[in-house]
Amino acid sequence: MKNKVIITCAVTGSVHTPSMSPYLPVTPDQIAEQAIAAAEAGASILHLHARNPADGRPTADPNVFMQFLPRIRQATDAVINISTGGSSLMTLDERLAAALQAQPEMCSLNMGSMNFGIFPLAKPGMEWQHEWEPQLLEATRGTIFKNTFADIEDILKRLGEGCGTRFEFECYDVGHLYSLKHFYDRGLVKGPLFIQFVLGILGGIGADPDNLGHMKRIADKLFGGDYRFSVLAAGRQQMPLITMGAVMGGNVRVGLEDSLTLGRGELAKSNADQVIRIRTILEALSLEIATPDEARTMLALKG
Ligand code: KMH
Ligand code: ZN
Repeated sequence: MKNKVIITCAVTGSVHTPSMSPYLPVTPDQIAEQAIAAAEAGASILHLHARNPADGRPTADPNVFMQFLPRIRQATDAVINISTGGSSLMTLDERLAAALQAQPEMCSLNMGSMNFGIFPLAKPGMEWQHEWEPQLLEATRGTIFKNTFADIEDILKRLGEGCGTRFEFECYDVGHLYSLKHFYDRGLVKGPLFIQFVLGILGGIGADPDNLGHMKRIADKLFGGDYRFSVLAAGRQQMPLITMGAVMGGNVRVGLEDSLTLGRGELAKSNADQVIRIRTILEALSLEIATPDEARTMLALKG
């Protein structure tokens, strides 16, 4: 099969808050509607978090996930990818509860523990709709976004071996690639790996072309041909760096989890807006977009 580009859309995440954009989906209806529209626009993987329907605060409650997952599954054939990272304020058991219940084809898996700075998103003079928003941002100054080696092994066993789920391995820095290699060498993860190069999170590697090239060089050295990569970049570096990733032979992740804009200063009005933007760029470069079933084949998912 010709090398096609998989578009993942990360629909809401747990980084941005409702005051930052009126277009951030927070209720189950909004998450379902935006996820379905993103799939219709060309996203073959939907990376999903949940939010408290009352106030938009990130939640790991499986009952909330179950208010939008069946709807998305019924309306699209996109690959469902549930976050196991949740937010740095959730315990590991909380973070895994929804995925263990839904047993999706794919889950994210953060390849290490790190500082994860979202507090710079609190701009001076910002007007907040909810008290919890600046509080959550501030709380990330003193918490660790945690996945110890034991946590990673636990996730691989409970979701990977237990449910047949495969992973989007989130690598926020070069060291995470070496951690992934450790699990690969032990036979706990199997190719073709799907590695997400995460660029531009405060606490991880910066979002610039050199760093992307370096992540790819190290991944080539460690995994040879037994992996596929995708690129996500936080904030306004999103479109330029994911485009570069696709030109380098990789896949792309968009979505309001990673950036609220379509570029400098222009809010994206939906997740589908970002899918359409990257799709237009890729097609103009004569790159073809993978369907969900093509993504399943490329990544050896259970289907
Ligand atoms: N927030 C992203 C940078 C997860 O949900 O497990 C990474 C992410 C992690 O999507
Ligand atoms: Zn996520």
